[in-house]
Amino acid sequence: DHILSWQAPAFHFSPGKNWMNDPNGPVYYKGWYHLFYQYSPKAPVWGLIVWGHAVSRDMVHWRHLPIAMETDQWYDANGVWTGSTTILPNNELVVLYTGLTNESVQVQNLAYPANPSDPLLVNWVKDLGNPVLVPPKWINKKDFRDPTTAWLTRQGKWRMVIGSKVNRTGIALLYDTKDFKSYELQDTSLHQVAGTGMWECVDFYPVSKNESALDTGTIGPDVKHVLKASMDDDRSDYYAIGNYNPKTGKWVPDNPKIDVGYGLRYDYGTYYASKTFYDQNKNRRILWSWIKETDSENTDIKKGWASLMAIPRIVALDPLTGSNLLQWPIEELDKLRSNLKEFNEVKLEPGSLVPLNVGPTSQVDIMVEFELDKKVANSLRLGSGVPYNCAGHGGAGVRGALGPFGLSVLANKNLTEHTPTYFYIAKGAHGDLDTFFCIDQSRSSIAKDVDKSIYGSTVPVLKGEKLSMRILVDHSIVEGYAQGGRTCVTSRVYPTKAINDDAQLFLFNNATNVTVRASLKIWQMGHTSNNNNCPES
Ligand code: DQQ
Repeated sequence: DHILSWQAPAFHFSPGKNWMNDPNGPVYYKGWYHLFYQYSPKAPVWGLIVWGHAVSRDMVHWRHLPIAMETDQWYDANGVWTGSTTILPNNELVVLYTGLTNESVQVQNLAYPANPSDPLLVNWVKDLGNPVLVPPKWINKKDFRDPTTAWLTRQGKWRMVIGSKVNRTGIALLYDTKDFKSYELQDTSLHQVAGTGMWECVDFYPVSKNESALDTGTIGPDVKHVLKASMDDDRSDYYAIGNYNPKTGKWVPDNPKIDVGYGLRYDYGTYYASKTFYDQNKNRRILWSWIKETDSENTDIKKGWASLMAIPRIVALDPLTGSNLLQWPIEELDKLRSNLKEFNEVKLEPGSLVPLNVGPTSQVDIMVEFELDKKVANSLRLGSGVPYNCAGHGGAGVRGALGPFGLSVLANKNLTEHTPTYFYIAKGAHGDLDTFFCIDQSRSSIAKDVDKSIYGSTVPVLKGEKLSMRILVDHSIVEGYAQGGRTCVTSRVYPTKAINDDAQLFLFNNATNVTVRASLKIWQMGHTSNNNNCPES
């Protein structure tokens, strides 16, 4: 089993043992960042779920704490499921979470810290009035879960959202409460989209071009609202940007063609059940997300653990486009960087492959910029074939006029294993050029029982911008951020040869018609201790 030990992350959060899924109730409280998570403490597979708990000063180094909430009541006997924290005006915390009752009905429960003066919030109390909210008659008892953080309305009530579905229509239900104990369902839903199925882990928050972050509940003339739903059907986190009317309780997408479930995603790889919180410590909104394993359950059982959290990301409205979010690793991560290696304007002619001799690269942070001759690009008469997409065009090995070009990570010397992370420029629907950002897992491992799909999507590139990507490599996870985080792709890859000291980097240009120049910064990344300590129970 030492063969598998390399897969453990060095700087991504994991409970170290057994199974984890959704992030829960993230909050900054009395100098500590708290992360709770869906935890199956007995096996590295999903099962009877409790709330795991860890604390950090910087969201990089973690200290594992005892399980915060167990399945010890009739109203959560079958699972302490996903929920959120709300900070009250007097700085008290309340948590709302979904309990799966002894009859497997989904109900909402209230909990709070047993000792608010303990900054580590080790002990939690469940309210005697639980469950505080049960599914309305017209909602299926098994489709009513994952309450959001609540916010104070002008009417002096708290408002929160719960995800559900009605037939095939995904829906965000709106509730008002004065005391978190009794709730009024609002007549109209916040939003609903036909054909999208169950909405899990709904998130709803304000963003603005003028502010780097806003606390939940902020409204105002320049404030937009992001609505996110985790789509149970295709296990992906979709968002849309729109306008929220606090009077009607309705949210309307800016562009109805890219409504929730049909347009933008936080990440085009493996990224699910995410949740944001407003970090009042540094005035920013932080996005947490569950990154599952994409190997076999058998392998997870051998490893003894399953799942990671993505590196926490700052999430904000893209001030330049106004039509997408930007996501970027928190700056605290930079503290783990060392041993910078730089390359300037490495020339990549069509068909070239250039090894980068920087030592072992199973644990690195990479920033790359690509420049290509725009005149050449624009003068090409590209055929009007099938419109490009990452998944449908054979991956990094299939050559086009203007791509793919990029960086192969977790590559062994003779490239029997490698994971290309790349751009591909293709003619779009309107005759102009579209840029795609992709990660190709098809040759990532010689193992057979792992996911080998090709992930990715388009990325907006504005006039005069160079193409850029940041790639975080951490043994069995690759997180890619294109154009400052306009498009993100996360994948889990399981090389068997391209590991530890044998993991190398290669620049490549598989375009047939354009020369590309690449400039890179590559840092070794440190280990964060405690990742492999299992939670104390
Ligand atoms: N995971 C939780 C649910 C949620 C789902 C159960 C999303 O509350 O809907 O572990 O991954």
